[in-house]
Amino acid sequence: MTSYDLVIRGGTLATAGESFVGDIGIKDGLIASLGRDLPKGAKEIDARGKLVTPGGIDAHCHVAQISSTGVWTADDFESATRSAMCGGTTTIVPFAAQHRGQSLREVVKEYHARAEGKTSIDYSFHLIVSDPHETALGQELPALIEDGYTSFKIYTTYDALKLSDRQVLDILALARRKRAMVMIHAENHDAMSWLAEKLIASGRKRPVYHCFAHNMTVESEATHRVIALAEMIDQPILIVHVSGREAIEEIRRARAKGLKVFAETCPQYLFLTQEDLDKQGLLGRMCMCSPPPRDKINQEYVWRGLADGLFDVFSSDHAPYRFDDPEGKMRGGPDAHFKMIPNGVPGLEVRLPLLYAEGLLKGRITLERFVALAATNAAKIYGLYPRKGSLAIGADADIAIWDPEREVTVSQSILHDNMDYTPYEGMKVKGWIDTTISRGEIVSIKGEPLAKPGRGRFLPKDKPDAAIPLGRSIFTEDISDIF
Ligand code: DUC
Ligand code: ZN
Ligand code: ZN
Repeated sequence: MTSYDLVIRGGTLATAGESFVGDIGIKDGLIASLGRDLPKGAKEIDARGKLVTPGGIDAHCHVAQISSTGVWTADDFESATRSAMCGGTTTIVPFAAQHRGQSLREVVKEYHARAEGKTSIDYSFHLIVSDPHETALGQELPALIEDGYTSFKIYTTYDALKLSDRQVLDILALARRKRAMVMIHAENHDAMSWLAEKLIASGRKRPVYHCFAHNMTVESEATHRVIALAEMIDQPILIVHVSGREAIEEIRRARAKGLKVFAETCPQYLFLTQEDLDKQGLLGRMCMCSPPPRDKINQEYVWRGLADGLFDVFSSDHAPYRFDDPEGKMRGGPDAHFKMIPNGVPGLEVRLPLLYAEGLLKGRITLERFVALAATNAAKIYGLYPRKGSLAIGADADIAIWDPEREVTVSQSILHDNMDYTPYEGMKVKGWIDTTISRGEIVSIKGEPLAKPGRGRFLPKDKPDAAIPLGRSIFTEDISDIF
């Protein structure tokens, strides 16, 4: 008879496909059995009345990263993984970010050194490609894809990150040949810079004017454009941090045409609005990110997209900058114009509890959608499935247990990142994380960390099926040999 190291007993076990009441038996860090009345384990968790899902995957977060303007994120791998696991996440996929002129190999080495010995949960990397030079395209990226770095983020904006349409095509074509997933930050750079300069010159410097510069039209235009480039090359893409109706409509249109366009959104587009950026004092800076939060109507569009499958992935885009860091949210002093303020909001720890309480328990999304958005789709899209993102026998025993009765007032004081604020301060919710398990080890109970840094493992990613082209062409002759 199998003897389990841990049995989770009597919970509602939910996958992205079905749910049923039962037990999970865990042995040697893996899911060994799913069933009823499993034999007693060395440890037991009573999950009656609770929801048991695959541990969350946060597939978009910035950790121990120096931004393109030279500002360090407040979280390193120790604080980021601690915070993530206290919120039900068991895998993070941050970025190894290339600055122009850098070798991607060197960048990857550097990020591994930053993570080494510090992580409490498992992690992988996407690459940020800001300089697709000849060596990067011809040698480094093809080799890195083979080594498990099978996804890249590219940008249409930020002075030091943006790629031209031509460079976007180079990356898409490479991804097509080698089977990698391309994540795209889509905003029209020139239009935003033009607007920002004129806004500032006219004295409109407050954080809220960031939303005017980064308006929905610049987002939807760039979304449309990168979808067109992807269609031309016949290569799947994923549009990250979609903020509202106009970009959503571009993605719906592409999907209706049958294109493989995946989409991600984030908590800031559900729970924050432009009005938050116009709050007095420091509050406006707290909520400043790109694209920015929109309004209540757009929040409803985003909810609808989460419910009906428009969105595949729900990530935090955790980009933490502190107020007490002179290069952080107060950069340039209290009167600085909005372009001086680093973009980004924290969200690693609250991402899933908020989706659970406000999405699932309030009936806005189904249980299957909750699991798909929390973990399963990201695992599939980025080549981590079924080791991660599932409750299958043989999968890593990465599990989150959710308590529908737990009432929480969100506050920075209950979170475990290295931040000095949360934009969700004071939000009251019913339903929160109860227990997080990583490879069979209980790493957090009731939002408190138990695991020691250093136990997390690096996960090379498979080449994702999601990145396979559709095999359709806009051309009357097959010219795919030139891509
Ligand atoms: N926008 C990004 O593109 N990255 C980090 C944070 C942000 O607001
Ligand atoms: Zn981005
Ligand atoms: Zn980001």
